[in-house]
Amino acid sequence: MRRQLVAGNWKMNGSLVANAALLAEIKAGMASAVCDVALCVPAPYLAQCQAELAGTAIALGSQDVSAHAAGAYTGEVAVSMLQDFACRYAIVGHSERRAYHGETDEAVAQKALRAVQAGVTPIVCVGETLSEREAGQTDAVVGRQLQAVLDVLDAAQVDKMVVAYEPVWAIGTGKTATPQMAQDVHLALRAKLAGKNSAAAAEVKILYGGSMKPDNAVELLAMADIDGGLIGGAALKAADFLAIAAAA
Ligand code: 3PY
Repeated sequence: MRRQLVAGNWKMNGSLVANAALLAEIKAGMASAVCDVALCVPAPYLAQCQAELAGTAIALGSQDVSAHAAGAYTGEVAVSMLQDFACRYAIVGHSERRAYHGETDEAVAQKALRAVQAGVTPIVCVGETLSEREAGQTDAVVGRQLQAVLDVLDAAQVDKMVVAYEPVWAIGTGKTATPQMAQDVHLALRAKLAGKNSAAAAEVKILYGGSMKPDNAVELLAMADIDGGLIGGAALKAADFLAIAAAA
């Protein structure tokens, strides 16, 4: 039985003052952990969030990780640095990084591998654009993105990752995939995982992301292969984030 995971993706939002207020509200409102909960925060706030979340069941995550261990890579953050702040998760391959930073499937795969090797769980994002969906290419696109990661992992490492299906057309647009549309893609992704390791495929959490909100979370999270959510805008409002976690 897979335990659901609700992970907030704060993106490039926050300040020391705003984070403290948001975390205080989340901590006060979080009922005893019914699902796994994580917050993926901007790198400069890892120390603050680690301190604020100490003693809670809320795990910490980053929004990216370097494919390199260390060295002359200006601006990048090494997985060892994330570990200094007890990060359990690292988002890799978010569509915003693929679109604005030119991250290729292969680059995303190397980041996922680096995280897995260090014992940090990558949340590997995959998703199709609107034109790809309209051209009937959804399964082919997300399958290709996931396969690139599977190609660099050993079969024994497959259950060391989380996958997030985030249709690009649903990110920051307010549009959401219907529960059945999302379920169909999640099922296809699980089949792809099974091609590498069938036992692990049954264990891997596949999250839905893309405008998940309190009013659609219950239906999405009820689907058989949707194991939680990667939450964008709604993660910046404590009441919304708590409502989604309660629905999981
Ligand atoms: C969104 O919900 O907008 C996201 O991109 C979550 O990662």
